[in-house]
Amino acid sequence: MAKYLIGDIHGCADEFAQLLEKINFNPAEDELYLAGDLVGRGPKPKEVLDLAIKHNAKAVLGNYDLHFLACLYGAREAKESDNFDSLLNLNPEEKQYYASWLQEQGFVREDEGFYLVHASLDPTWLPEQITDIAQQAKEFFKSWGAEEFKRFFGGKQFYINLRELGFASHEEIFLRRFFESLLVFTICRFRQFKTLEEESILLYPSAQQVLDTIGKDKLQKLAPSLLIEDYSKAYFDLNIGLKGKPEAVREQGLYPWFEFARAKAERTKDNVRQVYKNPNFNFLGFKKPVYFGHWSLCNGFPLPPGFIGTDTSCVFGDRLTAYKLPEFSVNMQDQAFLLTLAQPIAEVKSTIKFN
Ligand SMILES: [Mn+2]
Repeated sequence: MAKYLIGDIHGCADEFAQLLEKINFNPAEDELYLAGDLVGRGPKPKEVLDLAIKHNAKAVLGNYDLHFLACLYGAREAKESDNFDSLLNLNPEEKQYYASWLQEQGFVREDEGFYLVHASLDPTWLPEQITDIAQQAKEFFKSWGAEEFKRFFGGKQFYINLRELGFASHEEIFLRRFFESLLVFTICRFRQFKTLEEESILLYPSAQQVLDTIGKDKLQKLAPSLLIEDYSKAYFDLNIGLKGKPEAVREQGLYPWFEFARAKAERTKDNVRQVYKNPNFNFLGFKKPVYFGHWSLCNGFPLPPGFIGTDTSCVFGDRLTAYKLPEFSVNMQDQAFLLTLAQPIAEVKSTIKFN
């Protein structure tokens, strides 16, 4: 009995099959986890899903999986480079079969020894919040059909939906929280230090204007944001635009999401008061190693111990990678052991060629 994780497969079914062979995967005894973005760009998305289902895989959803579902439900137009045709040309029953399987997967997998998420987790959330928010998002998303996909994904990016959702009704607050969590789970790479006066993707059109319009008392009662606890204080926003290497851009207040210890130390140098006693800077860290995909440029970069980036750019011609997951709770102070968790157990060279 062993637990294995494979990083972003992106339609690379041949490499996926070879990697399963290489780790001697036995579905009767072993468990297979997938870090999301199963489909998109690569040549054989249908075969990837068939292999995942056949091996009883437990996946988390990535931004490409969401984009694919939106195309499947007719809410978005697929691009040629998405390579979704083999799935989108199926008959309606077959399409529903794959859609239902994907929608059952959810956004976070949690085990005694680890978390698995496609893009990121929020370092200000308590362990119970991670569990609750992930569970709520999964349950809500599972029930979505064409109508919901068209309403919320139709030709739009998540952050545009977020801007359009107000604070008026209970339903809108719920949706806003849902979209915020989707941004964290499937897209976020950087978090950005902001002051109240600056433009934000989380608040439309700016934090100060929302504060002026709605009023602090009401705003705090509504608790509209998962990510900002106190609107009167500086906070860490998400930056979903930057796709570069996982380096801090300190002068812009930008830090990779897993670099909260460094971010806190650096911001403290500027202004102790901005950091301490500020709920928006309440970085709790994680009690288990976090395995994630999505950010292939993390590959080769030394990450803080306990953060394991599993996307090794198979679809861009590099390789597909498997890790053995810890099966028991891990001592997060044991840095030497945490670093061993980041070592791949097997790799398969990509056969994808670019012109
Ligand atoms: Mn991704």
